[in-house]
Amino acid sequence: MTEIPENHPRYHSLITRKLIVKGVESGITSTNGLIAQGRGEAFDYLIGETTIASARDAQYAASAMLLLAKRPIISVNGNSAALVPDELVELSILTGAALEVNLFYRTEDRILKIIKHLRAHGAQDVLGESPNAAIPGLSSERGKVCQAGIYSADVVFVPLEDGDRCEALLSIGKQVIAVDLNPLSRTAQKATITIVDNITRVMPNILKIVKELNNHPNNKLIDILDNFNNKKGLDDAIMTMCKKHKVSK
Ligand code: PTJ
Repeated sequence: MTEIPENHPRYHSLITRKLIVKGVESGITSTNGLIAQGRGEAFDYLIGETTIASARDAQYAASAMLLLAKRPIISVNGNSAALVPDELVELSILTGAALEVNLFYRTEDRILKIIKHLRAHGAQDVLGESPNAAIPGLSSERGKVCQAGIYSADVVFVPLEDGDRCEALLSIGKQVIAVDLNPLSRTAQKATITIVDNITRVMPNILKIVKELNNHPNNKLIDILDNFNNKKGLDDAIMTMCKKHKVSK
């Protein structure tokens, strides 16, 4: 594969592409994952390829929510597995959140490959191989979940997807933390907490924040959540994209 010089102005973006392509080649990422990555890149370009202040606030709120959760879970798809496997495993260890592979373009082969990949990156138990429950009202393959995992979770961390799962999860009482560079997507608009930022920046940030908040008493974590306004964060992300490129809303 072509080497990317570190001084290339779009170095990080090109490295991310390389990881997604590698994910497709090794069979963990769906070919549609390439298209999703392209959509994400376009929004990342608009937001300035940086973590804006409202996304930082959302990362604090998400970390507080994960630490307060009784049964948190991290839902892993083919893109997040390719981009941030080490960080997903570390977040699972730090917060006690289980990992469950849940795919839109589900094949048994990809499920097994992603589980193996996460184990190679340090995960102990990874759910998703034998789903035995269904999210009501969700007919896509993403509706197949594990009773001990997503089905009984109180907080679901959902990196990188757009669709109807978020609403279905909310309707059965879950709180959803979404990572999505597109603030207009269905998932971004519906989630309890939406982090409008690139998953490759989000994960290292969240790991630092979780370590910082880990020893805080619950009332401090509840304060962080009470002071967070998701709608404001989404509006800020849209306005940032418009202002940066001098588009009037
Ligand atoms: O592995 P599977 O089978 O579960 O499939 C995963 C994909 C991502 C292919 C599937 O869920 C899909 O098609 O997703 P969408 O509908 O393309 O939505 C992906 C969302 O993630 C879009 O809103 C993108 O803007 C956003 N996105 C893409 N790359 C990133 C991102 N958000 C944050 N960081 C990224 N790197």
